[in-house]
Amino acid sequence: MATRLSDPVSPDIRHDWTRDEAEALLALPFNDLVFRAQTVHRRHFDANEVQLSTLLNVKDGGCPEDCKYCAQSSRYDTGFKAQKLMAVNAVMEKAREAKAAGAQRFCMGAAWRGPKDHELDAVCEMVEGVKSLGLETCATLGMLTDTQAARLKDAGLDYYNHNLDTSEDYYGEVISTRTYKDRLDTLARVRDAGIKVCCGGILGMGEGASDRAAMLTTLANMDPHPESVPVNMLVAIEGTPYSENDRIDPIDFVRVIAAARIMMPASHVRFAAGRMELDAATQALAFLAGANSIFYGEKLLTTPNPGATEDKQLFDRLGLRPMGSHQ
Ligand code: SAM
Ligand code: DTB
Ligand code: SF4
Repeated sequence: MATRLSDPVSPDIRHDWTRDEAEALLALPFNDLVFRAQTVHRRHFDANEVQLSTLLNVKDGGCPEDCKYCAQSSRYDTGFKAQKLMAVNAVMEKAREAKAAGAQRFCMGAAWRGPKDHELDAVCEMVEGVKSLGLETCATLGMLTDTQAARLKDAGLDYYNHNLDTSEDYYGEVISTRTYKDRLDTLARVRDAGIKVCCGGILGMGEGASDRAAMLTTLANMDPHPESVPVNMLVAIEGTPYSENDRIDPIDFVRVIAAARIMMPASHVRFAAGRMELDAATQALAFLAGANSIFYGEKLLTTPNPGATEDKQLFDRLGLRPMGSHQ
């Protein structure tokens, strides 16, 4: 009998990536990189299926943190007004609309450093309500304690989004009010509570290729990998320190999608913020490079996103279909 040299199910799932390896991937000739990513993609997914998540900001603005990219930080004059936490029934209404439009997951965001316990009571009600509609639930509320993570799990939360945003080395350039370790600690609490992890970053904040490689390496060396990996292109917000940032070369953006696909083969890699800026051909390249998830619906948290009609047309042109819909 032949000796079995590697795991026959997932020989390409690894947690021992080095930054040099990730940097080498990003530097491959584009065709080689995309071919490799598409090959890995097909071993783990139907290459024509895309997961659809709709976002709702349930608490707008007034955030005490100083994330230099964010419309909702109270440190910058972005003209974005702070609001109270939305009422549960108003959130349910938005979730019903998202479900009717074809969303699979409903993701609730709040501009908090972290929730206070009474605020979490209301979010738990939202999670229960949204879950009862038959949608997957996701929340992004900032830092969590162990108890808060456990409560969200009990309420039926499927995913928690908490991004690393960039490399550990570059993190201090972007945010000073919390550390990379704070981020990793919350992610560990989410994982320990049994909630699936949604974790990725932003490109276009002035980081270098080695920062991108380092971020991908940190993500890919998490065991298990984050189930969802959002790759955001910076949406430059007026009034923030990054308002005048040059847009990242879309080819470099696609390279990061491809490297994420290769390094985290079974994760949903999301082409997250930034689709408004890119034409259908560039979006098609991102799907070819292994992106298989998008934010779906006309708004992200505070900025526009392609609407459902536009995305349906794009899917028709590319022969893509929502994940789990059988044809
Ligand atoms: N306050 C919570 C937190 O920061 O964890 C949750 C909401 S926060 C807005 C969620 C994520 O959205 C951020 O970590 C960042 O990755 C992404 N994001 C925010 N503003 C962005 C922008 N202008 N462009 C691209 N991504 C952005
Ligand atoms: C993620 O990675 N991207 C989303 C979500 N997680 C919460 C947010 C994108 C925000 C883009 C800018 C805005 O609309 O304010
Ligand atoms: Fe606050 Fe989150 Fe925006 Fe940072 S990214 S300022 S924590 S809402």
